Amino acid sequence: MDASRIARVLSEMGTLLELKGENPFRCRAYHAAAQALEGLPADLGVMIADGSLKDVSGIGETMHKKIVQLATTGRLAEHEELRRKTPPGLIALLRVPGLGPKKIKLLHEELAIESLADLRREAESGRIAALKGFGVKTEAKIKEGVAYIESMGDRILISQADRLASPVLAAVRAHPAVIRAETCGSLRRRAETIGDIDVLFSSTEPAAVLDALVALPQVATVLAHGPTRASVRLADGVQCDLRGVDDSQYPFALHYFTGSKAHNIAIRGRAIERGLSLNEYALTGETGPVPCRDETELFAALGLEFIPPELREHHGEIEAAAAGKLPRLITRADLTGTFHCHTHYSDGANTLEEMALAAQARGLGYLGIADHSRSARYAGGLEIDRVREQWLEIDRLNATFGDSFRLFKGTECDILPDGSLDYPDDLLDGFDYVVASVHSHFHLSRDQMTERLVKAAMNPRVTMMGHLTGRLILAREGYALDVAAVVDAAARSGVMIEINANPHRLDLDAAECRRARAKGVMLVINPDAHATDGLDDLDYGVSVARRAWLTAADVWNTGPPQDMAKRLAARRGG
Ligand code: DGT
Ligand code: CA
Ligand code: CA
Ligand code: ZN
Repeated sequence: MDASRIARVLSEMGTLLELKGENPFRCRAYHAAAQALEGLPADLGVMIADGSLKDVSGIGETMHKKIVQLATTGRLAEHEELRRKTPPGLIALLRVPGLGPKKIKLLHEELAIESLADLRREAESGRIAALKGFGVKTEAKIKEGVAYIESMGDRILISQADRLASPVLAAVRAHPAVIRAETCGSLRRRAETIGDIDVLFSSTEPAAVLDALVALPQVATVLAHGPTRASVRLADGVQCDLRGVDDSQYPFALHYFTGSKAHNIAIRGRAIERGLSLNEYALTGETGPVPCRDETELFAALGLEFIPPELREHHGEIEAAAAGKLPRLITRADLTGTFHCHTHYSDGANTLEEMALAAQARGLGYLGIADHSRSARYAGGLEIDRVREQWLEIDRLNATFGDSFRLFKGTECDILPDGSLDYPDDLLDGFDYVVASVHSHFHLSRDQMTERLVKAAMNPRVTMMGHLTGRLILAREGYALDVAAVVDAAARSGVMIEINANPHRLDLDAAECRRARAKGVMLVINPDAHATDGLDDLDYGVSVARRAWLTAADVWNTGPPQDMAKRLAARRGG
């Protein structure tokens, strides 16, 4: 197991122990160790081997043993037992905003609540409001939270789907009888949330391959199993559909199972217009099947350019492909650096230097540091003195990097309830750039919230708006806000809007980004990294940008890295 997987196991253990009502110090030790693992300065295997893992703060002797066991065997008996003993519905309750382990434990003990359905029933009956420490307002919030989660059904975040799907896909590809294989469906289209995972492969003996796949250790339950398809449940109850086809059918099946359904229907319509018929196995004309070796040939047979999966939502992609006018979508390789990262100065796990080295290791030429501002107390927001100390350290580090890399001085500055910023102007002028975000007072009216954000978007000291809507995917809707009004303000003032690449946020979303760009707003892809690993979330931001039809020219953090200092300065000057 790698460090981030182990971190997730440990933090889940911390939470399960909290649900059990364990001693808070013991629970916190697990969360602290998990956080330490997320921000390791070197490879976990190396640190175990050379003994330096023992010196990491937050990892005591017993925790060290558990980590080594997880790293070598991938299992921890204690974790498995805790999982077995916790009613699975209780864990789902953690998704309800405002419900922590303590409150859930109380609800479990007092009202025997063990699932979202129990929670909704008890909230509707008014019995939760009557409990000590809850009240009418909390009960109303719980009802709202449950309704939102239920409306999402069993969908999962794309990041979770990636974690589950990648070992399965690797196993499929490793099977000697498999010729080609790919994940399809919403996962290949890089949607925000995933209903189930679809895996397609080609083989001369699909039945034998499927027999091997349903026996994989990742498979918890087999739901259906035939000669060309199987449905299984993976860990965490997520469903995975496996399909095998003959290699000559593969391009057609790949296209069909990638979807979306609306795109498929429109494509099939186009085939019919041209006297062809298309299904998941073949394209057929009057004289017989039209062979295609890959999707590019399939699209070409329909008079279309290759349509990248991220665009296959029936949002105009077929017309654009027919006219040869698809945009050249941005790729991860176009990003030359990024902004909005946190360090241990506020609530990040790593030092400035560790973040800088991690950025360099990922091929970035600059990294913007944007720790929290002073009002964000819960997140270790920086007092003015600390900001100045951080600037000195950044200067010192920059002197050691030479021309090849540069740290920029930024801040994730809170937008106060009245729309003003959390630092005085003279301090703000000392930063290379300012990310303005909302972290408090989420419950203003729609008009007040819109006014607050419009004011920030018109502020000449703001460079970019951070996670504009404040949503947390599958957990909480954004605050009440007229997004279009803020986008209009940003277009007028030339303020950029962030694509927050954290898979829990993806904020702005693709549809809004596409509209914002059409109004002339420049987008910027930021990982909101709280540890070195968080920089890898940039991939999710790129997916949002691609789903928004953006090219490299539509995104600020592209282009030669050595120009970025000048470009930032020009913005600050103007
Ligand atoms: P999900 O799983 O809800 O996140 O979304 P998808 O898009 O992965 O949907 P899924 O797994 O039900 O089906 C995979 C693909 O198969 C879907 O994107 C398009 C294709 N497909 C499924 N059902 C139909 C259908 O009734 N008609 C057509 N044309 N295509 C379908
Ligand atoms: Ca699916
Ligand atoms: Ca499916
Ligand atoms: Zn933030």
